[in-house]
Amino acid sequence: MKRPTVYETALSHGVTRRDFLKMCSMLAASMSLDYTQSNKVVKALETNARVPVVWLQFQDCTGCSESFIRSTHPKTESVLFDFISLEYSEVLSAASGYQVESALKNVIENYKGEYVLAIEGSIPDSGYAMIGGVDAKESLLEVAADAKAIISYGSCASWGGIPAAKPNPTGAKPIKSFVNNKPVIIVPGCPPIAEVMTGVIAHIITFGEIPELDSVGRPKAFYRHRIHDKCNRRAYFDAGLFVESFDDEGAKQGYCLYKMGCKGPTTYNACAEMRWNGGVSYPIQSGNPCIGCSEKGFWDNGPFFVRRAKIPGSQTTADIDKIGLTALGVTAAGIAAHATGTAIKKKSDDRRGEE
Ligand code: FSX
Ligand code: SF4
Ligand code: F3S
Repeated sequence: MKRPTVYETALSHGVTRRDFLKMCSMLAASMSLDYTQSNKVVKALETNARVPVVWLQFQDCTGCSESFIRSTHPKTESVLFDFISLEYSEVLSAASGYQVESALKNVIENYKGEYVLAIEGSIPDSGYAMIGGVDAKESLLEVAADAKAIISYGSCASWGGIPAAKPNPTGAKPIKSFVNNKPVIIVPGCPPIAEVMTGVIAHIITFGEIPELDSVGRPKAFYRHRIHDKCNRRAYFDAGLFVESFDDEGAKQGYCLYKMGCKGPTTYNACAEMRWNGGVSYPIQSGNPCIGCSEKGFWDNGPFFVRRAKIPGSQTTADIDKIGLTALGVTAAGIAAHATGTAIKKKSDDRRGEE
């Protein structure tokens, strides 16, 4: 039986044509497409059926689900009711027990190669996590086998995350350690930004394929910049104006948090561009140094809030203690050196991304 298209489903939920077009432009924006590409989205949603999604949860804190349900553009309700068909989720499914387990079996049997598998949480050694009497690894492999694509949401599913923190008592590992015969899109962050989570799904729904990924498997559209590249405090970094303690005058003025241990210079994420809670703010804007929550091993890369010895990754030659204190000419030279270092780093990252 032919399944209704996304558009038909939206109409049956009382959405008007006008609202549908609005939804399409929001989706286009969430994928970082410009408005001229909205038509592509409209066409795709008028033709494609809703994508069945299975959402599995392993060793995690549920923060990824919590983040996902706070998406504002597109709204989570639209994603859940109009764009996808969420067949199984331990947190969001209304059914439980046998009913929900049979919904899962139904998808695996009837939508082979069509459903998207979204995962949050890492996979422990056997015996540490059982869901419905099935071991985590077994359950992952069973559902992954016939999935069209796999989205690994959060730093736990993507890198191992907090459950894998030393001494990693359960032997927690990321999803990619178990699945290597199909694309795994990693969407790190502890948790990831809601609109990044929905943006990745939106891409799959619209184009029927996974978004372009970088060399480690992150969608380039959302992970191509370092926080430091787009940070709202960056001008203070370049001017050598730093917060020296959390309650000093610099903190009140919103100076750069580098000396407070900010890891923005080595963290790839969209926080500074998209921000959180519908674009309200993000850690640095709110006065907290970035702890690099989307980076591999962030949980063991502490201590947090302690100034880093140098700026790994940005290869700056500027002396943090001297910029801002020395003569303007020297400062300018420092900034130029930093900018060059950054440009070189960016080039080599782009190259790595293309490999
Ligand atoms: Fe991990 Fe997700 Fe950190 Fe939590 O569920 S990415 S612990 S915020 O949220 O898996
Ligand atoms: Fe922003 Fe941190 Fe870079 Fe300072 S060090 S500009 S606070 S990202
Ligand atoms: Fe995480 Fe840093 Fe963003 S701590 S939420 S990557 S600003």
